[in-house]
Amino acid sequence: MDQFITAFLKGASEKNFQQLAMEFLPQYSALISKSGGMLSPETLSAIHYALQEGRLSDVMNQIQEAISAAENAVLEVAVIGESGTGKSSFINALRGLGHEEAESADVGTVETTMYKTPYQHPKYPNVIFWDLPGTGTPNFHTDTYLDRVGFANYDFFIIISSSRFSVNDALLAQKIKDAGKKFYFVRTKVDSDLYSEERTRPRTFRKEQVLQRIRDYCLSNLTDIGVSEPRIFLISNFDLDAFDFPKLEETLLKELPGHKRHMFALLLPNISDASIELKKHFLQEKICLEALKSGAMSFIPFMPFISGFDLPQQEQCLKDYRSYFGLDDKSIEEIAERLETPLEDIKGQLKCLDFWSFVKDDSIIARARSAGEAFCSVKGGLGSSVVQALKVYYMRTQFLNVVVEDAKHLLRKMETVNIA
Ligand SMILES: Nc1nc2c(ncn2[C@@H]2O[C@H](COP(=O)(O)OP(=O)(O)OP(=O)(O)O)[C@@H](O)[C@H]2O)c(=O)[nH]1
Ligand SMILES: [Mg+2]
Repeated sequence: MDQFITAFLKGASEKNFQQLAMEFLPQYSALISKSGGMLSPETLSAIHYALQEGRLSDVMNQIQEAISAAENAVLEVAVIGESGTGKSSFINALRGLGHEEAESADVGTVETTMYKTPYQHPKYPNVIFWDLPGTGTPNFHTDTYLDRVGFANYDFFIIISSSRFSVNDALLAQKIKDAGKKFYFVRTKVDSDLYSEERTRPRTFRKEQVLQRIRDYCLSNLTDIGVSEPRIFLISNFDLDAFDFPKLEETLLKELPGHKRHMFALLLPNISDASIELKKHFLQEKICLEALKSGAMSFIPFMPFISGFDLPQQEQCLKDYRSYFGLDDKSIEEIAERLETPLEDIKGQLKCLDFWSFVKDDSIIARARSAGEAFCSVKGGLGSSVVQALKVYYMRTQFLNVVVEDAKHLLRKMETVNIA
């Protein structure tokens, strides 16, 4: 999208809006992850048309609205299943919490989830996971269940089982579908299925075959009880990177409305390079849209001058990125503890902690100047506000690249502990 930002500045200054609109859609599609970005199809085409007709204030407003909607999105996820199937463990995993942490959902071998209980995400207060009483409890009545749990508020339902799904699960799925909501079946504890299978049949054990058997079994179990084309994800709450959890993430992202995707992507655990990259894509999209918005602003007559390169704001941005990728101070301390390595050693390995090294990095300013100069030569006076916008763009891109690099580095370190 670097290319598009410069193309935009040039195209807008030459009033070559047709060309610009033509380039926008393919470049935006290349930027967003395969799970989609934060713009809804309607917003995307509104931006496209506004560009085509040179209505830059509409471009700016559309982008601003989309960013605000993404930042303020509320997400409520319902997790349903019989007692002991791993609902609380699943919720804790998505909230990035260990079972022993104070705010985590209770995990145990006795029936701990008797009432519907909300669990707020520790970093994203607008995200709530609801631990709902299971379909197997005596109080379960399919006809009244959804009303009792207030189904209208949930963005989607996760129906969990650690063995076979019940007729009640199937009935509930049908009701959820009738109510126009999405549901996904999650089969937990596949790690222990594999473990037992390997213990009992060590010579003939084939991991993929066992997983396929569980999948086929769940499929026929659900079709037998009346769910057509069920989507089932096999997972282990103890090892999210293995099995179908990444596929579940991708599916949920794809099926959420655009403005809710950004928030959901940010909360996903950093379990692999792929999940870190996925999150990076969403943040890159936001950086680009913000740059485009600032670029558009600088062409609008009488628009107040874009505020300068505000250091505290940039420092906060770096802090936010660190937090999204689990590199905030508290997380780094926890990692040092788990790695049994002195905190200072870990800190010494990370490049994202030193905000001033970014500020002093002349190459960022130089890139912004040279990209801005091409524009200034055409546009003259207003050029400095473009240079400000470009500086923010390059600086944030650099923050993101470094934070991502550090997150992958620590992930690798953590993997060595998990293997040991
Ligand atoms: N091996 C394995 N054990 C799991 C998994 N998920 C949960 N467990 C264990 O299963 C037990 C029950 O997990 P919970 O998360 O408390 O289940 P729950 O559905 O919330 O149970 P209730 O609150 O009683 O309804 C605990 O001992 C967990 O550690 C998993 O994916 N694999
Ligand atoms: Mg529970």
